[in-house]
Amino acid sequence: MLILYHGSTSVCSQKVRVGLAELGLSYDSVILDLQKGDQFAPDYRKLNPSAVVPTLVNDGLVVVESSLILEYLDREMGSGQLSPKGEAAQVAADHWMLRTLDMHAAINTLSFSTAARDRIRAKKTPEEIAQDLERMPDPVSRAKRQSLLEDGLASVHVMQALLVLRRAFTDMQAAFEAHDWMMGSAFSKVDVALIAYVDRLDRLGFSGLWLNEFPAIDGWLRAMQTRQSYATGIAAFADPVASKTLRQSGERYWPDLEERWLKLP
Ligand SMILES: N[C@@H](CCC(=O)N[C@@H](CS)C(=O)NCC(=O)O)C(=O)O
Repeated sequence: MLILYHGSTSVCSQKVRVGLAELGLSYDSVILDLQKGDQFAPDYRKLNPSAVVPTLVNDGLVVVESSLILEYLDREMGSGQLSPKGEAAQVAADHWMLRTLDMHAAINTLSFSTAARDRIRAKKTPEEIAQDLERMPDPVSRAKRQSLLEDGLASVHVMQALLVLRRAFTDMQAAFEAHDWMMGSAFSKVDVALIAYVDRLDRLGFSGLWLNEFPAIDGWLRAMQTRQSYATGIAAFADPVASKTLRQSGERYWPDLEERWLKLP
């Protein structure tokens, strides 16, 4: 039996839930409240020492890293149905799966320098925020989070995130000018791996990042949003009140973010 440890609105959990739905796989769900700090519980850290979600357990076998979980599910349980055919396409897909690490870091940066920053600073005292930071096991991630919460969009991490996104969007636009899905005419794990990141930017009210320069991304996003796997893996877990707050908060930052985006080299 598959057990998925995940967060309701965590992007990497969304990715895996979309993949599970695309493959028609059922699973036992253990939802961690990341805002409360469930990810730091000692028993969970035995499964995932980095104290992050998602984690998949299959008959005692522990699989971490959302893109690797997708690969594992497709290979072991989906007979490779989400993997493109042909050597070149497989190499390109592998590269995209690796690039999702940078995409994740970029989306994390844009969330924690805007809407998540607002939410955390409104709810927690500076002492509580410091305690939360102290619990993060990786000192580099901790320093990044601190910089985002303190400096917002002025954090040094923001420019790097925007550069990663610009490179990714340039390549995605080229892909969608050539075919409907990332890897060709067939839907694949790369579409699954990317949807949660672009959808999060959309939910933050940041679609201006692609609408003018990379419009084909919007067509793909809207097509993804009509799939049943999106309804099951992403929309079903979104709380309407929190979604509204997320967008309102993100939109307040958009003019500043847009200015930085337009200044990119
Ligand atoms: N590269 C990892 C990233 C995992 C990750 O950072 N997960 C976030 C949620 S999307 C998390 O658990 N954050 C907990 C925290 O920030 O304390 C993956 O794709 O699985």
